Amino acid sequence: MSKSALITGILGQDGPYLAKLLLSKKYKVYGMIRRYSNPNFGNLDYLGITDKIDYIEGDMSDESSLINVIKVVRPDEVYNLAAQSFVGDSWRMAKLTTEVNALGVLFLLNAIKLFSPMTRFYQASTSEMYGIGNSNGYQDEETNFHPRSPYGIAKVYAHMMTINFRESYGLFTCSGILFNHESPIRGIQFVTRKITDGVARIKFGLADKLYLGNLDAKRDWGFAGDYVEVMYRMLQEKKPNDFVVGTGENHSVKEFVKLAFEYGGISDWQKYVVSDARFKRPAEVHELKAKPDKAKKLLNWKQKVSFKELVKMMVEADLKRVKTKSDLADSG
Ligand code: NAP
Ligand code: G4F
Repeated sequence: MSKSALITGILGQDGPYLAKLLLSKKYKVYGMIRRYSNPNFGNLDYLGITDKIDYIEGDMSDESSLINVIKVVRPDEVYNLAAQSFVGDSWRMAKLTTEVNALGVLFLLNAIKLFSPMTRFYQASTSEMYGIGNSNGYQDEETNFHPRSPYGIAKVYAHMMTINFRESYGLFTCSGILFNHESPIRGIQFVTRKITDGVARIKFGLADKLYLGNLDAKRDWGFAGDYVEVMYRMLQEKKPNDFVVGTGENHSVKEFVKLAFEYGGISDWQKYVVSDARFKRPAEVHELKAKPDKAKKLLNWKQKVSFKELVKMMVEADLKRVKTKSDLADSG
């Protein structure tokens, strides 16, 4: 019999890539969406799977809705990807970020414990939990957490609660501590997509500047399509466990900018990029770099797309998208 999976955050970046993977493995996929008058299926459309998913309404900040979702679906696996995931907004919306990213996870775990205790649970933890935690130039499963944002703090709560439900009630609950992962359907606020979209707009004359914050921050950037594979693998293991997932190399925002402009056929990026204090954070995470040895060894996982291939893929997708839009505008 085919397995069933519930994905929260189905309309975001990772949800569609994970859904596509699970559909290819013959899962019945349920996608939890918030109540909306007009939900945005653009990312699922991009991967051509909008009609292959069963949708159910639920909100991470509403416990009764989550109880209903779990009671109705009783899935074999839950992948909790829903979050207020933009770090920058988490200072401006600290309460909402805490309700959705921290308390919402407690509500979901409780619903599973009470109404579907055999369900396996994946929590989308993050390298942002490390913040400026101790490291020897990298972060692995042993590195201390010292989050620097309300987002990172809420994610530490959810991460520890996920471990606590495993230890207290014997539930199959896992966390993937994923480092930054990107794609052509990455949200437009995140720096990589903001850059590749900016390059395309500049190229086609729709913008003349790109306003960015801290160009010196370094991130370990991989491709989202590679990372959803590890979420799936974690829930197929004999025992629940937590894993760090990243490429093991990092690059500065400036390096990303330079390469993206090069792929866009623009050599003098300095002419277009403007430093703007609005995009700097009250407390920055200066540098993140994964040591994903455990995932490589136990899950036999390795990323396929390199940093350069990722930047190229994103620039090409945005050039195509912006060109189509400007062609349509020209033709009236
Ligand atoms: P994303 O594109 O921002 O998607 C998040 C999804 O969560 C959106 O579809 C959003 O729904 C949904 N959501 C927000 N608030 C909700 C609520 N109250 N109730 C129900 N759904 C809600 O994020 P992503 O990049 O796919 O990341 C997936 C998960 O991995 C997130 O938990 C993120 O924190 C975590 N993570 C991401 C990265 C990364 O680099 N991408 C790295 C580590 C961890 P709407 O579409 O309705 O807004
Ligand atoms: O792209 P970002 O907004 O991603 P950030 O803050 O690393 O968070 C992402 O990755 C986390 C995993 O580590 C996830 F948990 C989280 O949900 C999200 O997906 O910013 C990356 C870096 C930061 O240092 C930021 O200060 O880029 C710097 N940056 C410089 N200028 C900018 C900008 N970031 C944004 N968003 N916009 C700018 O103009």
